[in-house]
Amino acid sequence: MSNINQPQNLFALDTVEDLDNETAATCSGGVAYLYGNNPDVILYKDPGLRGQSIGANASTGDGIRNIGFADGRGGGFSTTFNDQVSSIRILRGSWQFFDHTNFRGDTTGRLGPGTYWLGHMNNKITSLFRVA
Ligand SMILES: [Ca+2]
Repeated sequence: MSNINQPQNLFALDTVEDLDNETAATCSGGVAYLYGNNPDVILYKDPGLRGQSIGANASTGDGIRNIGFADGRGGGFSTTFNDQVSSIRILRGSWQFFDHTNFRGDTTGRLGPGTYWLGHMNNKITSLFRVA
């Protein structure tokens, strides 16, 4: 363990793969992901927290770069949520939601825990960032 040249350190990678997403995020110090079973934020296709929904998690200073893809960054299968979100429930943290990928473009501004209808950002959200 103390010798960085020891190949045994690679075994730790197998251990991380066996953890659920939330635990893995905690261990690595920051991973953002969709479809977790205890989401920080839930995005809904329809107003009033209705319609199809997708959960997102991130630690502070991290976010989902592209909700149009299952890995949140442009990989995996395509989700049907890009530019389709109309309401949001924030359960933990303060978040900012953006029109474009990688936390760019028009934004909601900073939103804390609560429920929101999106107004000018209706059917525009592509990325989200946890600011606190
Ligand atoms: Ca967009």
